[in-house]
Amino acid sequence: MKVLFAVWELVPFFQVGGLGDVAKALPKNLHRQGVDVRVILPFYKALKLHRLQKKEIKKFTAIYDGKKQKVTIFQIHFLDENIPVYILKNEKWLDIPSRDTFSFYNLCVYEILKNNYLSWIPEIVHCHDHHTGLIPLLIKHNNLKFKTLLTIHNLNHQGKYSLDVIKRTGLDHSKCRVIQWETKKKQVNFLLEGIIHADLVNAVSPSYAKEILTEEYGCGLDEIIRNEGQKISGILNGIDYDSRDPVHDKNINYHYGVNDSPIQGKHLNKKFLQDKLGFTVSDDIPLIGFIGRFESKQKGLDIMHKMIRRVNLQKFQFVILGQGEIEWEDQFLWLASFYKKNVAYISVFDKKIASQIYAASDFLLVPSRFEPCGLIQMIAMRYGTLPIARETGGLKDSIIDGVDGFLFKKYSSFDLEMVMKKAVAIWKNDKNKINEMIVNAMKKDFTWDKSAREYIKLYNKLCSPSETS
Ligand code: NHF
Repeated sequence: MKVLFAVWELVPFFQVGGLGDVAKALPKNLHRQGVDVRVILPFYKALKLHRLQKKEIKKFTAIYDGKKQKVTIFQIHFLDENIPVYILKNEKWLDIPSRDTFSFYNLCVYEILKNNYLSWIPEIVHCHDHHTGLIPLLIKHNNLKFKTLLTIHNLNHQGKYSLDVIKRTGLDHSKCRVIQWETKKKQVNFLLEGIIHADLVNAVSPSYAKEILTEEYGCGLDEIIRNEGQKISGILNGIDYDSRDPVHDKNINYHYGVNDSPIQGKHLNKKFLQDKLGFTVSDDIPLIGFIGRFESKQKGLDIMHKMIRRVNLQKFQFVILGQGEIEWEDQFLWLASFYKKNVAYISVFDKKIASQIYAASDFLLVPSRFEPCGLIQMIAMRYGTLPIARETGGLKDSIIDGVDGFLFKKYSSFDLEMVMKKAVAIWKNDKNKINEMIVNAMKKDFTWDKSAREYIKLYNKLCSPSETS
């Protein structure tokens, strides 16, 4: 089985969010299960090659906006695996992400497939999020025989651009749904086009796949998604067990594993972090972490902030690692500067401190309004840190309330507070129960093997003629 994986970010070369992690871990596991998978992405200026040698494999010309554009395909490999990664160089459109970057990148992928510039013909093009949303349309309307799968990592980001970008690709824009959809503004919605034209679509957890059919979570696309309902499924992401491992993680000071003094190991890491953050070093105060993008529409920053402001801070220590919207950075900075002994806010993302938070915290807050999958709760659980999370999307699918974490239903600071206090009460009064939950969480199987097998089933379905023709 040959699969071209089209994605706009890839760890460790270029990362913006969780998609970059998935783009590394999923191909790695598909490759281990025998799939010939290759990754293709733009060669932005910001891409870091980590001293890898790049090999030029082809130069070609694509017509964009009526003009000839020179594109060079370079090949590198994954850092620790022999998987080809193709990076596309074009100074005008691909160096720095702009409103034309994705339409141009999608056009390049199409040209490459059409002309077999890679001297390798995939059966399937696996697209990810709106950045690749035009590829299925380009393939379908030009009658290429490749099957397409679109994975939705986040429906809230849809990639809306003026119709000009479609014209520039040379596509007849009457093929786009926008013509029936928006009468005045006439913007093309890349994700919407992807959903309509891909042969199959999946979301990154079974619950999110159901949620996006509803008005509440459908981000304005629920009607369309319901129409396409028969081709939509959900597959829960995994996490990379090689790099997320408290037994070997170089970023933490005290190593531990589920069979190697987990409670003692976490205790030592907690003391270290409390000291580093200038908190009182004590095992009687719960240390509660948060790690995430500061995106207020999604991540529950408002209810978390309200809750922290309201509780008696003498009884808790919070460590918040996140960056994004400036207003929210300011709000948390303000809290941390007033309550230095009990609230720490770190605005610069750093792998080392992230690992230290996972290893040291007793609990991790994930109060998201919606969460397509969420990776941090799984990483936290692997490090024996119990998530306190909203019962939505992938959080619902990965946490069992009272067994390996805590869930709350309603999006409200009061419900978050109530469940957090319940968790802390158990933590204080019933150490056996908490220790049992920690072990349950650490034993949970979030390996990518399982998810990769599910993707292979979808690939097989795509290739079986009766299913998608
Ligand atoms: O885990 C990778 C990530 C998800 O919930 C996350 C999100 C973006 O919002 O699939 O994509």
